[in-house]
Amino acid sequence: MLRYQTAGESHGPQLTAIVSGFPAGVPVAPEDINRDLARRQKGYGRGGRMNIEKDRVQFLSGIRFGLSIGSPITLVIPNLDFQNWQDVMSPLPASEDISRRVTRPRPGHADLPGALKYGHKDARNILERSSARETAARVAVGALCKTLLKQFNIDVFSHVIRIADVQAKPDSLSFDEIKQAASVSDLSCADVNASQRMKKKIDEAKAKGDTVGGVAEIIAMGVPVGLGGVMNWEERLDGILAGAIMSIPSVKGVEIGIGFTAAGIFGSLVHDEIFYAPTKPKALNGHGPSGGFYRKTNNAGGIEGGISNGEPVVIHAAFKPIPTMMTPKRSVDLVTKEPFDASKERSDVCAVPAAAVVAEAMTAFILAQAFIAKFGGDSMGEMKKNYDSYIQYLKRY
Ligand code: EPS
Repeated sequence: MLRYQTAGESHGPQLTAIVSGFPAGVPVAPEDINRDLARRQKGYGRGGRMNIEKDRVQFLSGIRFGLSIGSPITLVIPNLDFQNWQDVMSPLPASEDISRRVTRPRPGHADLPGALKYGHKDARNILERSSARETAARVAVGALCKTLLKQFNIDVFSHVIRIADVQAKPDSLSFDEIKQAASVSDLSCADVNASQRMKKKIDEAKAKGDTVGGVAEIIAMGVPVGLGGVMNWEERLDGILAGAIMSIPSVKGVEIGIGFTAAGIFGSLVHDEIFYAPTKPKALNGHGPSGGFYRKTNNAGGIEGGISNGEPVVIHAAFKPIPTMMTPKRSVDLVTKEPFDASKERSDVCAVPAAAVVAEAMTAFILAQAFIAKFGGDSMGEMKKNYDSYIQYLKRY
């Protein structure tokens, strides 16, 4: 079973991820990870912290001479801001400056429920871990998983399709064109006109001391039919993906395929008809192996009955506006119980482009996990043999 654990506080010395169950023999280079770490740091609307951090991974175990060796892989990302927080984040006893405690919980953050749950009167003990800084470690894990998926021609990427009420409409573009256009956009948005309006919206929010959310689309190309399962609830790929995406800070909604739209239209407009061609039409390049069965529509988002069906997996993630704002919101002090107006100086106005990269990483992790479950995960050689024989079986089916 592929799994990972992250550790590290937002202003502590480093973020750490330990990934176990990753097969031996997968080529992995620091650049594979650093590329996505850099993508997560970018994005119009990011705040001052990103001028301090330069996220780069260090491999501390599990990789030798550019190949995974099957042992747990330790990924470390140093927090450069730690040097400014050494006193506040000291692990040593009896060195705390009590005046620096955070007793004013921000509405929309984990501050209050976390402080009550864990018995803290200093909300820093919660916010340090609930901070979206932790997602840098998840992106490192997702990028690692992509190196495995790449061996089987599976490509996972994301783009921003909405900021506040500005909707992108890249409908006329192919997936490759979307990927290319999004990669050169500082909003990770493939629709140039919409990007201009999105930036205006972010500027407007910034001027008012406010924040904005949005929606990202995550697409996985090349996923073969048969990942996930229909026999037990916890095996269903859509359920697992939705849970993983929902675990990202600020996500408040997840949709697979046309999701919420399907709830409002006739079934005849929803279900993707089935076609067959022993050799798939060229236009379907990028679809995963599915034994010659294919669809002309993909409203299901590549998953039927909890199992991948060979079409691209398409997910939408809705991100709420960041709760750390300069506009005051009413709150109550944890210690004095006095009301006050919550506000904070340094934050991001919009983190949707960054959050899209995180959702992409979570998708890559879940797909790699499902892939290993189906094809075995001790070594690359064994997985390739199992995968190839499955492809042969699909061809003969
Ligand atoms: C965050 C607040 C900001 C963001 C941070 C998430 O950090 P700070 O409190 O240091 O100004 O920059 O995001 C990151 C550091 C990151 O790497 O994404 C929060 O409160 O969640």
